[in-house]
Amino acid sequence: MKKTVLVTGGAGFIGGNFVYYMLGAHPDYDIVCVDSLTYAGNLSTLKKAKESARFAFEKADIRDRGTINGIFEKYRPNVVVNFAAESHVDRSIKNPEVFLTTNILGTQVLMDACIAYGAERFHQVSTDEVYGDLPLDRPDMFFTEKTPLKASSPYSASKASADLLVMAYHRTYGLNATISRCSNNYGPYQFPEKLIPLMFINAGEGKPLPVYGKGENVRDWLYVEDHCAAIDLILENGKNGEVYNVGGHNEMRNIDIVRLICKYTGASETLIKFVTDRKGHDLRYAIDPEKIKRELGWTPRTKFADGLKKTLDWYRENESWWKEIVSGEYKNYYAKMYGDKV
Ligand code: NAD
Ligand code: TDX
Repeated sequence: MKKTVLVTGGAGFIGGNFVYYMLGAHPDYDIVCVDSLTYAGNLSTLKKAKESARFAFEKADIRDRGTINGIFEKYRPNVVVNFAAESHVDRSIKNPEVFLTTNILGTQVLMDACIAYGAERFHQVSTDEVYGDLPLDRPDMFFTEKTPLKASSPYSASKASADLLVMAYHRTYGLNATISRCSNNYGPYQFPEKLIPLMFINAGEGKPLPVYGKGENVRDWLYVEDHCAAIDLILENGKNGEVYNVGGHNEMRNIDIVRLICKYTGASETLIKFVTDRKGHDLRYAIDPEKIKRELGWTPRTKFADGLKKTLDWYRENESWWKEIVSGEYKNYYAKMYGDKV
């Protein structure tokens, strides 16, 4: 059936991958991407999508109610998937305010527009970080959808706030809404400030590899395409008002990922530099994905070794994509964030 899906934040990492996933999986869907192109948004990510007659791009800020309403008026989307967010924990520690306005108020503007223009479904892309962290010495503990929200950083607090607001809109105004809470994603088009691309680029350039603390923090990694498939399934068969955790039981210590990247690039492990820890650094994330497996039949397809190789091969083959980014404003960010550490 023909549908128009409005994807916010589609010039970013996961949103961009989702645009391609949906164009490929649903030949009868039109995709409209709304993105304000912050430092994290790259139009070059959408270059191929723009060649499709089923794709449209609108540069707009999700906090700008007038413009967002105009876009809803123009396209009348059936479904809205909200990826647009400030997404980097380190930046939220330095400058929390924009995280609150975009991640919370922007979500509100989108939900108001869904109600005003009669969208059938609003899907909020959330994160496992809303649950806080788990101890390192309790491998038996996992986040379920019933785990209480207990955010640690301004970023995760803003995402948890948005989740609460989505549930409040569902109950108060009858908004048809779903939420997915996914673990750490990796794959093509991830902005170089995040762990895997940052370490790949630094390793290739023979620069120090700044590992926070002792590198023992654990993240639960999922290949981005598996996340996209999970969201697509939730849009198709997910129940109104439900939360779905998404993760593939793939826990890794940061230091082990960095060592794998050294191996792949041929860089010496002597480049690894243990630096001052992130403030409030979450120890371990681990998702229990039983609900989405049981109710929607989702399973992750990509094994970590294959996904990591595919990702690093992509960065190797798409140097122009990331070189353009690291040569601009990113340089100032890197100097400010890491200058006194490495
Ligand atoms: P990203 O930072 O790569 O992309 C975010 C995109 O949103 C960018 O294109 C940016 O320009 C856009 N944006 C930011 N503020 C905006 C605004 N006010 N109006 C319009 N557009 C705006 O982020 P990502 O890693 O792709 O994450 C996407 C979503 O998935 C986020 O909501 C994040 O919380 C969530 N998430 C990310 C991960 C992960 O591992 N990266 C894991 C779980 C959940
Ligand atoms: O230079 C670094 N050194 C380092 O040791 C960076 C950038 C990170 N790290 C550590 C911090 C984390 O323990 O690596 C781990 C991963 O860091 P990030 O890539 O910044 O991701 P994280 O903080 O785990 O959050 C990510 O996953 C959940 C996304 O950025 C969020 O948007 C998502 O919600």
